Amino acid sequence: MAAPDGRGADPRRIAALGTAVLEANWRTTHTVPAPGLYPHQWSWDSSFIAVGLRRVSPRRAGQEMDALFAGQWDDGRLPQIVFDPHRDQDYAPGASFWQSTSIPGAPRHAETAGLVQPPNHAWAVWKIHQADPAESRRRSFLERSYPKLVRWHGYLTGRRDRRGSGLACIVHPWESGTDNSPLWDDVMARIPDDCRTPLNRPDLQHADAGERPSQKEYGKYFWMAERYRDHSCDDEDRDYPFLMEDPLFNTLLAVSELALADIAAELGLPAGVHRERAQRTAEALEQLYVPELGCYSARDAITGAVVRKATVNGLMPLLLPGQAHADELIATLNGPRFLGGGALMVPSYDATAEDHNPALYWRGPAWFNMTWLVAEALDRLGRTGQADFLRGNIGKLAAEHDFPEYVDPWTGAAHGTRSFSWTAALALETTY
Ligand code: 9WN
Repeated sequence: MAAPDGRGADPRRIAALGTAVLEANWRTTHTVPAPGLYPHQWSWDSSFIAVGLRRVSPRRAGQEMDALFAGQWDDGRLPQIVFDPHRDQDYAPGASFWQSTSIPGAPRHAETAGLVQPPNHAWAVWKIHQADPAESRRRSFLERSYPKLVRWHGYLTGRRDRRGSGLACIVHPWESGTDNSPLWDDVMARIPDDCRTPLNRPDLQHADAGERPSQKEYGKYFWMAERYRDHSCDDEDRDYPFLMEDPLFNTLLAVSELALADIAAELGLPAGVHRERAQRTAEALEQLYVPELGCYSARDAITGAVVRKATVNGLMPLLLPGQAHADELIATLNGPRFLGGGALMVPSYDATAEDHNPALYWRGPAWFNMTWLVAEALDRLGRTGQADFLRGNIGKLAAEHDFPEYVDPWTGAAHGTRSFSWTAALALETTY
């Protein structure tokens, strides 16, 4: 068999197979991330899914975002999950854990989680519009989405700027989208694991235990979710123990704020305010740059300590225009920590770290969304050859292995669940 280097993959086949996965995972108003493991609508998944879906149906991509916006809270937050009420037993913690309809400010007609996920939504909305501007205008898609996105960003730059540093904090590893990343290890060590909710793990019926967070990690995840929920998810719990500033989350906020500028301009509204906000977030991100790693990292907003670990999250500021450390970030990307050892896609965690594990979730394997984001950044920097190499591998490995959740960065061996929606959507996207 030829080495899976991305060359020779048939784009029509990748697109057809990817579209079929998205079709199979569509549920009336939204796409589930994967049929068994993730039976509800997830926030940042929907944006990645919509980016691919717009290539075959901009209308459906718009519906995907509308369904997520239906779960928006009064304070502007877009929830991590909008639950399918018929699937409560199939994922934990589910709607019966959050009981969101009895939390002040949560929607009355949709059951949601109280946490959030990385803010890639305005970026997706702008891309959906660009796919078919006439259809978007007919449906007033931008008019409808813009105020919701402004409120969403207002929540993140307001109540979530817990340290007053100009950066939004995440309050739970699930909010990072990179759940068991080594970035959270130090703070996780001080989180109790004696949650009150019985630790039900429906996820283990769909993925190998060795490819999912451990039972101990789950005890801590539930403990934090309980504490956040029991404080009405109001972000005013002064002793809440997990507050992290993440470079991935804040980069996507700045990139999305720039998309809001484009959306505002298209609607004939002032765009400068969004460009200024994006600039402020980009400047604040500089507090997270770690020269000796040659990339950004996360900061514990309670202790002020910056984590000294290189993860794919820390490469994401490459997406920002005028990035001051572009050369260092490219050198790190191409060095032994990431692509230097001949990786086909970008490892989620420093390949030279002793605890790097190429098969364990966010602790080593390569994910399709992260690799796609890096390819986007390389394109913007004019490094189209390397961007094409990564995109070629996204399409090829996705189609070869039934659209896996993640892969071994070097061998391309598939891990996690299959028929994973954002893998399918972004593989489809690479064929355009
Ligand atoms: C918790 C749905 C989500 C993704 C995350 C990924 C994983 C959930 C889980 O699946 O997280 O949100 O149960 O592990 O880490 O990025 O959004 O695909």
